[in-house]
Parts: sequence; structure tokens; C-alpha cells
Amino acid sequence: MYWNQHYECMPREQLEKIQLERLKNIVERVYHEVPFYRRKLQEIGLEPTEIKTLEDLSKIPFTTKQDLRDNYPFGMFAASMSDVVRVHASSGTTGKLTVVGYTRSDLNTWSEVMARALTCGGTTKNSVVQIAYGYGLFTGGFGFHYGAERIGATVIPISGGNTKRQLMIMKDFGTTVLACTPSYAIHLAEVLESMGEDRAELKLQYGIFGAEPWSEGMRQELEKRLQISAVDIYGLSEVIGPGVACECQEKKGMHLFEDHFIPEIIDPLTGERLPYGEKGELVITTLSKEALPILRYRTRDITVLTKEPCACGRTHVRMHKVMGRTDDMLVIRGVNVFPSQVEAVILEAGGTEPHYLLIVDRKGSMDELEVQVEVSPEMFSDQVRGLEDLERKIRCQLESLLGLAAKVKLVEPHSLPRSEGKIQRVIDRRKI
Ligand code: DLL
Repeated sequence: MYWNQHYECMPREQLEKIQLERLKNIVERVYHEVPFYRRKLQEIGLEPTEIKTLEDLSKIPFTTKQDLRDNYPFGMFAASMSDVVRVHASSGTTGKLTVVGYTRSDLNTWSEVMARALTCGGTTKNSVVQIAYGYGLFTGGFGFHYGAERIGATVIPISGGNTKRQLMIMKDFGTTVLACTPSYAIHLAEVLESMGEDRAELKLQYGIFGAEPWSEGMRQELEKRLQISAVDIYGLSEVIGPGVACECQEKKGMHLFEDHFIPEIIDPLTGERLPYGEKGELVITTLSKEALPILRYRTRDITVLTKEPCACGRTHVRMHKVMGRTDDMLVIRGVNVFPSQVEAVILEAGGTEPHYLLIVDRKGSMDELEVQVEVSPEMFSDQVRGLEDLERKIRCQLESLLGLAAKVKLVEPHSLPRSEGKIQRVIDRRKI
């Protein structure tokens, strides 16, 4: 099922023509409207008219989060404030807010790509969509809201938190689609189980989860515990919010809506463009944004792009699940570690819960990684022997996967913090 079959299934040749047309327009526009871009292009002596093919995109310098911060709050906007009808912002963990703006036409584009994404995830006009992403400056709540309304589904704009009330509403209002972060979905599943509620009383069919990395193991866990089909959705404020890419029911990567965004993969160290199929940092250029067009934005997200056709019939490239962020990557004794790799090992081990925490510390000149993992209640009441075996199993698998010895600490069920939005899985004491 498609929301916009014409664009989503367009032959690539035709799609690339549209991309080139739009790319030329956007470069022309930012050159004239955004002093930051004019300066950057003048510095390298590039005239907008020199963009003649899609390959010419690689001549354009990157834009980074720091550029947005340096131009805080509205300095990168290409539209006048009287045409900006909305702002959102992402807080990040350090520094100032990153502020993004939308014209009326941008809100329209956002609703369009979110309607496509939600349709990919199984939403129809008959769905009842519970939006448990936060509403506010975060783009999650509003992005889903406008997309679901565009489809004509029934929207429950409940926002994050108040878990028992979420579950009561899910049951009483007959929610069929749950939209929230995967970590919050696991928490909802856990509270549902602890309340002794009968899953059969819920009408839930689909979950559309994103805003943070999650592994295939976490998908299986969520699908089993909530008895739903769970798809991954990707996006970031700087580009539009949620709705940049979303999985279809094939669940083999997220279709990235290429008539609005051009993706590239680069080597994060050299900035060099990598071919399809290679792992690297995702870079995105927006093609239709008015208030905040952005050229070659370095997302810091690590993924792989594939052009292989998808069984669903969509022709847009797919991006693999995000493996982590370049700034989330821990370097421990010279070894690169992403929390999502640890998650995969933990969930495969069995006898564990999908709750874990990575603690990195420095003892003398040595970095140490401790992985705290919650065990399942059955495992917890098992013999000490069983726990020792599980600890050893996780330790060995981490060592063979990462090539790094980590300390594994099994902890009681429900002892690690839960999240209602994006979860923090790493404590790096080396930086404190
Ligand atoms: O998180 C937008 C969003 C809301 C996406 C709801 C999906 C669902 P920001 O707060 O600007 O925007 O954070 C963007 O979150 O660069 C990724 O590192 C991470 N991220 C978003 N989606 C995924 C995902 C929203 N599906 C940053 N898998 C991005 C992994 C994700 N990481």
C-alpha cells in the first residue's frame, strides 16, 4: 500500500531528473537568501549555475550542526520570518539548541512524507494512532500528528509519559498503531505485563518506532511482547523531523524519500563519498524545504544505502538501520564500540531483558567497559550457577564480536532507568 504511488514508485531516471531540477533551484535560492551559504560557495568559487548534474553536488561543502549553532537561532533561514509559521528545536546533550523553521509549504511537505511513512508502517484512514512521542519543541509528536491527520486516521495526541494512562487509553480507545521510541515501547510492554492485562483486549497491530537506534533483536522482542509488526522510522530536526525514511512491511531497510532529500554516504574521517553498499556517515541535502534548506548536512549517523529494488515496489533507496552515531561511538582501548552492537549480543543471549547500560571508566591509563544488563525475573530466581553461566556467555560473545574484554554485571529486573523518550544508554566517566 502506498500513500503517493506516483512519486514512491517512480522510475529512477525520472526521479533523478526531478532531483536535479530541484537541486539547481535550492542552490540558487540559498546562494541569494542565506549569507552563510553565499560565503561558503564564494570561498570555493562555485557559482550556482555550475551545478549541472547530480554528481556536481559533491563540489558543495558540508553543513554541520556547528554551523546551525553558529547562526543561532534563525541565521540559516532562507525565508522571511513573516513566512515562517513554526519553529522546532532539538536540545542535544551539549551546547545550544538547534533551531529549525517551517513555512506553510514546509509543513505540507512534512505531512506528505509522514503520510508516506505511516502508510509504509501499516497506517490507513481506519487506523487509530496513539502518538506517544513528545509534543513540543521536539519534532516527534507534531510530525506524526500531521502525517496521521493527512491520512485521515484517528489521532490520539497523548504525547509521552504517564504509562498506565497510555495503556488504559490504548485499550479503551482501540488503538491500532503505536508511535513512540522503541525504548518507551518496551517500557509500555513491561508495564502492560506487570498490570496483568490481557493482550487480547488490545487492538494494537503496528508499531512505528524511531528517534534512537534499536537492533533487530529489539524488534523481535517488541513484536513478540506487544504482538505487533514493528517498523523503523528515521528523521532529524535539521532535515525536517521524522519522515526522512521509513521501513515498509518487508522490513529490509528504510525507504528514503528521494524526491525531497538526496542521501550520500561519506567516510566520516576523509569526507570522501562512498559507493552504495558501503558503511559510512549519512549526509542529506533537502530539495524542497523553504524555511531551512540545507546542503550536504552531516547527520553523524552511521548506515549503509542500497539501491536494490524492494519487493514492495518502491523505487527510492533504502538505508539500513542506523548502527550508531559518530559521536556515540565509544573508543575503548582503541576499539570502536557502538551501543547497538552490545544490544544485539545481550538480546541474543536469552534470559535477559532489553534494558542495559554501558559504563566506561578509566583506571590508571586503562579504559574499562562495564555492561550492566537486567536479567529476566525467571533467570533472577534461578540458581547462582545459571547466572554465572549467562554472565560468562555474554562476556565471551562481546569479546568475540568486539575484540574487547568487557565486564558484565547482571542486575535485578527493573533496576535500570526507563525512558519515556530517547534513552541514554552510555555513561562515560572518562569525560567527567
Ligand atoms: O529524533 C526525529 C524523529 C522523531 C525521528 C520521531 C523518528 C521518530 P532529532 O531529535 O533531531 O529528531 O534527532 C535526530 O536521532 O540524527 C539519529 O541519531 C537519531 N534517530 C532518529 N531516528 C532514528 C532511527 C528526531 N530510526 C537523531 N534509528 C538522528 C536510529 C535515529 N537513530
